[in-house]
Amino acid sequence: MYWSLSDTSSCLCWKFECHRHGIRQLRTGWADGPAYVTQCPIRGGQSYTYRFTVTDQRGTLLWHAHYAWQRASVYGALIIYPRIPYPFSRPISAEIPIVFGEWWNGDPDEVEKRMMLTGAGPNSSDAYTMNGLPGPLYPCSNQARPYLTSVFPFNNSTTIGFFRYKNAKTRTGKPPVDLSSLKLHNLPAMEDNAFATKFSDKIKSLASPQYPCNVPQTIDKRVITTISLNLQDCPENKTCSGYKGKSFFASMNNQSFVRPSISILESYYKNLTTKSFSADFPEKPPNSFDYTGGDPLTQNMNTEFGTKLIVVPYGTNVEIVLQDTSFLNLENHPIHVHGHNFFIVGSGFGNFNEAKDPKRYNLVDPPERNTVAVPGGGWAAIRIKADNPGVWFIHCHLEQHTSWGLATGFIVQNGQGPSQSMLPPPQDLPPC
Ligand SMILES: [Cu+2]
Repeated sequence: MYWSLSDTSSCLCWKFECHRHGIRQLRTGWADGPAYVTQCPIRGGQSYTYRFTVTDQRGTLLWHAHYAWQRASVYGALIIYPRIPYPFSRPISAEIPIVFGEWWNGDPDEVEKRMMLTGAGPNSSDAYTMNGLPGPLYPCSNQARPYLTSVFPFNNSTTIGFFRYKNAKTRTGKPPVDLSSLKLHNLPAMEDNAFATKFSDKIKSLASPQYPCNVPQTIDKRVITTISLNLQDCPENKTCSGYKGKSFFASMNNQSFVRPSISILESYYKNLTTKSFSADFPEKPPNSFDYTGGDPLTQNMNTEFGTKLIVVPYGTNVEIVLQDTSFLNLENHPIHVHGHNFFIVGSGFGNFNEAKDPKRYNLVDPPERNTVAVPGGGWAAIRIKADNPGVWFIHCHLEQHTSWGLATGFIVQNGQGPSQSMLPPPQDLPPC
């Protein structure tokens, strides 16, 4: 991909990074892309070539910008075809990738900056898109309205697209589609959790000899972490525009992730004395309470800020239990892990029970993913074989939640010999 900046904007103030979402980047964390985690931004006038080999992977993935909110308009599909036959019984004669997006009429980086400055929620997007197009239901005034159960603004508008068949007979003289007559068939209502759960529970690995499911059967480490929205007390000399005059933040185990000013990977690899991170991410929630059933406001607590990561030796089988909380409101957080696929071995509503729930895990054919939609008001357990040395971001893929700090990272140390060790940084890695 060649990213070009117009003459007027090609100043050093322009920053950009690109991430291939789901590509494992084996030993090549330098090409992973998240800002200040694996590299510093590419600035106007600079160039950086992401070099990596795709090994033993296939699927429909995504590439997108990974600096500030540039992902809002810089993204696309990335499809890796299997070298072995498709596991479908019927032949595929056409493929049409559909990429969903959101559109702001203003600069999305400004939306983020304003949100962080005021402590309020971000402006809702002006439209949803399919393959970059908003569809015929726009333009109209911003249809966003407050979500009934939420303290956040929510874009409640609808985008639609049409399939047009090639070589189909067209009836002339007919008016274009009457939008008011459109019926959306069999679609679940918004917040129909039962429907969504039933659907996602059906997703399994093939677990066949050709497409095996290599889920770790035993674990070396279990990390249990809350994923929360927080209401932070407003500093005395400031005005905050979040709920009740406070500021919105988000956290994992009450730690709000702060992106440092130099890349964590660089600081780790070069063993810099001034480290941009620490290796002490809490492996259990700091306080245990009724995570999903309590009072969302009185139980809500101030979060702590830092750059705390999990560090594991090469080859560790890690289990991470992601526990939603009812702080502010229950949320379905899509948690994305860089550098590794993982298996979703269990999920449920309410609070994770360490004594009982692991007994019900699916260790036979759980889905293998790079992102898990943790049930709102519930939990999900994922298992990762940490076999890719480097520094890997873990974060909620809702852009504002990442900005608010719903993130951490994990470091996989080098193992034995070159095949289990990170490659050195490329010559053109952007300087910090
Ligand atoms: Cu989230």
